[in-house]
Formats: sequence, C-alpha cells, structure tokens
Amino acid sequence: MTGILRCGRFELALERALVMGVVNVTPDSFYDGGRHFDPSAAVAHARRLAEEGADLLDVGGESTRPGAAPVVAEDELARILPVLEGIAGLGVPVSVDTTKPEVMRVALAHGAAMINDVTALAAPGALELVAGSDAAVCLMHMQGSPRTMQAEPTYADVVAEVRDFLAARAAACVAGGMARSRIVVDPGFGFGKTVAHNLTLLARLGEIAVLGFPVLAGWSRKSSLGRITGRPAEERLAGSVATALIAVQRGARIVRVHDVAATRDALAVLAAVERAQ
Ligand code: 7PJ
Repeated sequence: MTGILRCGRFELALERALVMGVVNVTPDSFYDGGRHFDPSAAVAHARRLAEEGADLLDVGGESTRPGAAPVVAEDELARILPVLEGIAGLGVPVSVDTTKPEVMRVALAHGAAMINDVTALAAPGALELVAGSDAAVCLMHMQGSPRTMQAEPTYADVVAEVRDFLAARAAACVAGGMARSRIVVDPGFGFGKTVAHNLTLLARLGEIAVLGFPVLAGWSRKSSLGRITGRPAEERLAGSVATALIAVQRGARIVRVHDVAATRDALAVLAAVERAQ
C-alpha cells in the first residue's frame, strides 16, 4: 500500500513503514509504567523518541494492560495534558491513546493529530467527535474489555472475525464523514487473544491489509514475546524488533514500539533489501 495518511496538519507518506513511539504517562503500564509518570520525564522521553526518528508519538494516560484499573477522564487528562503541551513543538504528529470522548475532545483541541482508540470509537459520541475533526483515527480490535479480555479468548476464525470487525468500524467512520485517508486499522495484538491467536494474526496480517487501510501492528515488549522467548519485558527488544519486521513484511505500514532507534534501523535494512530485489 502506498498513498498518504492525513492526520491533522500532517500528511504522512506511506511508502516507507512508519514508526510510532509509545509515551506512557501511567503508573501501571506493563513495561514502562511509572517510568515516565512525571510529566517532565514523559516529555523528555518523547523528545528522545523524536530524535531517534519516531514518525508519530502515541501518548496514553490509561493503562489497558490485562486487569488494569479504569481511570476517570479528569485524571487521564491531568496526566496527558502537560505532556501534550510539552511536545507540541517537536514537529512530530501526536496520537492520543484513549477511549473516552471527553479526553478526545480536549486532546483534539490541544492539537492531537490522531486518536488511537483500543475500542475503535465504541463510546457514544466518539465517532462523531473524531469525524468532525481533521485527525486520523486508529481503529483497534479487542475481544472483551481490558479487565476481562485475557480470561478465555475464543474465536471460530480469528483472522476473519478481526478483519470483519475492522471493516465494519472503518465503514461506520466513512459513513460518518471521515475520508478513507484518515483511517488506520489494527488487529490489537494481545487484546483478547492467546499467543496462538496473536501468531495467526501476524502470520496472516496480509488478510487484514487487503481492506485497503494502513495496518498498525503493536507487538512491542508484549507478553506473547515473553511466552515465546522466556524473557521478561526488559529483555524483549530483539523479539520486539523481529515482530516489527515480520509485521511490515506482511503488510503493516505502522509499527507501535517502545524502542524507536532499533526499530528504525531494522526497517531501514528491510527497505534496502526490498529495493535491491
Ligand atoms: C496497543 C495500543 C496496540 C494500539 C496498547 C502496550 C499495551 N494501541 N495500546 N495497538 N497496545 N493501536 O503498550 O503494549 O497494540 S497498550
């Protein structure tokens, strides 16, 4: 897939796979929770990811890890707003990872270029709100809710169910007035999926890419990599880079990662090999 992604005042070319750097402002995210909970630490981290070549920065104030406690909109905003203000001048489009229309509205007013919603704009009013802005949206698939999703995920055909869900949500966005060039889809690795489901989705990611929307893949440091490699989150860099490469080879156009520099290098090697073919 080529073309462009329109997100706010930015237009991102999709010839090369893009790297979205994760900026968590939470006390409890599974990998970097607590590390950047202080806004100035989060801003410094975001600046570093931008220097490493992040094409997008994804700022989140609510952990969606399995079993995570919900956060009220007011607290979520208190976490992310100082960070949005601190990184507005970096020149990198900012995505906000939230499921709440109240948070989306304020984030958009503060220049968010993308809304990354793990519930694919399920909340009442969310779709209309994003449609009425010029921001992009990342529509993610999740079975269940973060509190319950890993209890016993079941699918008849995980790829078909995820693809059909994403197609339906994208169609709803288009019907709501969003240009196709503002829509990104994401199978939601780890969100109501077993390791086997995650691997099947990665192996057959091309069947999601045929929808014609840029596919975002997020495997960075996730527990499936722990199950495969036997390593804790701090030691999953190599596994994370491997899955980013595989995802791009199978059609992903954006990878959501904690480690921007290493991922950019790996993708540069892949792109060079593809040019040599
Ligand atoms: C994802 C996400 C993902 C999208 C998280 C973590 C867990 N948003 N937010 N896709 N994962 N779109 O930081 O790994 O895979 S939270």
